Amino acid sequence: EECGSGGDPALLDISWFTESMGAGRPVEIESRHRLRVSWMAPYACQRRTPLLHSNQPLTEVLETLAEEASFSGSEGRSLAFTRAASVLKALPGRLSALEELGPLPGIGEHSRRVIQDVLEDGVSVEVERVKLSERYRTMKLFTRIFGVGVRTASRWYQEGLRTLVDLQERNTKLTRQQQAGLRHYEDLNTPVERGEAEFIGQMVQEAVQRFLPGASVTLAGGFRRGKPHGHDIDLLLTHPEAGREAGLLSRAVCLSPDQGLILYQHSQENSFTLHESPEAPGGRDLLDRFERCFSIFRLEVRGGPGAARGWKAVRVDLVVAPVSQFPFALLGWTGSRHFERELRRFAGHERKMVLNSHTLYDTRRNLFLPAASEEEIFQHLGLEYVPPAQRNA
Ligand code: DCT
Ligand code: MG
Repeated sequence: EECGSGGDPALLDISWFTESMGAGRPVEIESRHRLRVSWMAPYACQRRTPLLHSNQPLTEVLETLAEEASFSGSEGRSLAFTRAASVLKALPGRLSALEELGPLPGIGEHSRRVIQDVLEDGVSVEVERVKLSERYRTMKLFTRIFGVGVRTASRWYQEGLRTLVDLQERNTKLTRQQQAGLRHYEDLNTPVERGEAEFIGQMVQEAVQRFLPGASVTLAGGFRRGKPHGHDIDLLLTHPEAGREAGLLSRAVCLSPDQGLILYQHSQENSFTLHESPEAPGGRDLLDRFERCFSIFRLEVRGGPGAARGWKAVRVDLVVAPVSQFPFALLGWTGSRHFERELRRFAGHERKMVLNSHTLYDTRRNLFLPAASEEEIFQHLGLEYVPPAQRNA
């Protein structure tokens, strides 16, 4: 039964939808199994989006179209489909007819048409056509290679390449990262389980402790939002004493003599400085300015994929944050990607602030706003705190 517990069985749990998440008309419930959604907070960071929701078949097709649009370089169109999917993920129940949606922000004409098709026929002909198209399938295959983005995949497609064997046989120029991606293609496209992520987190914690007692390792990314599996393991490292964390990765993990454990790695030094204006070109996207290590670990396994050889390759992202930036790093690296995008958009448009994974800057008052926790960052932004499990926008 999808209805809320106790009281009127026709009422779904909509408490979070109401005034606390912004002013406006709340969702109304018309009858036992009908939604009547007339209002929703416009930014995904103002909403609570659980991992499991009631509109999976609809969000799946919209996300396929979003992916297809990004494969064709139409970022705007892609974002429109992502926004629509995100709104559906936050609905308090299953949508059964388009009329149940009022003029909600973020669901455009095209998305509505696709939603209607799926509600009426169970499928969208347009989406089925996309999924079967040679271009979509090839782009999907290529962008699943570690180190290959849309641009590279697109170029290869244009050059007539269609399969992974093509890449090898035609001696396509590959970066060291892409070579590793191709070598471990199957493993890296096998979901990482939560238990594996926690195990590797523990292992890194021990390695880091040996070099710097007191240092901590935090599992971020999808696992922190409660996902049972993911495509990689995002680990955030810090130390309670400012400055002690510098160079931690190169010392403890990436250049450690225990190389048998690490199948691939490339590191990047911290390139963030506070003196740089956050308004400067390139200053807005600071996701990657931390000391960081992109790696592939060799994980011992008993069962599952890789069981025959006793190990499997797993993608691990290690990021070191100075303690003063840790809450920003944690917020930035917990995701989801869309939730992060919306947080930054909200900060900029609604508060004239610049948010990134290092700092929050108030452009009206010309000052950085420090924070000791994620909660404080939400407070600075004038947003109700959204716990990680509700950031699956
Ligand atoms: N991130 C972001 N913007 C990007 C890339 C990443 O805000 N362009 C943030 C959001 C999530 C976090 O970094 C980790 O990224 P991923 O590992 O790609 O996402 P995930 O949610 O952990 O998904 P998965 O479970 O597939 O790893
Ligand atoms: Mg991840």
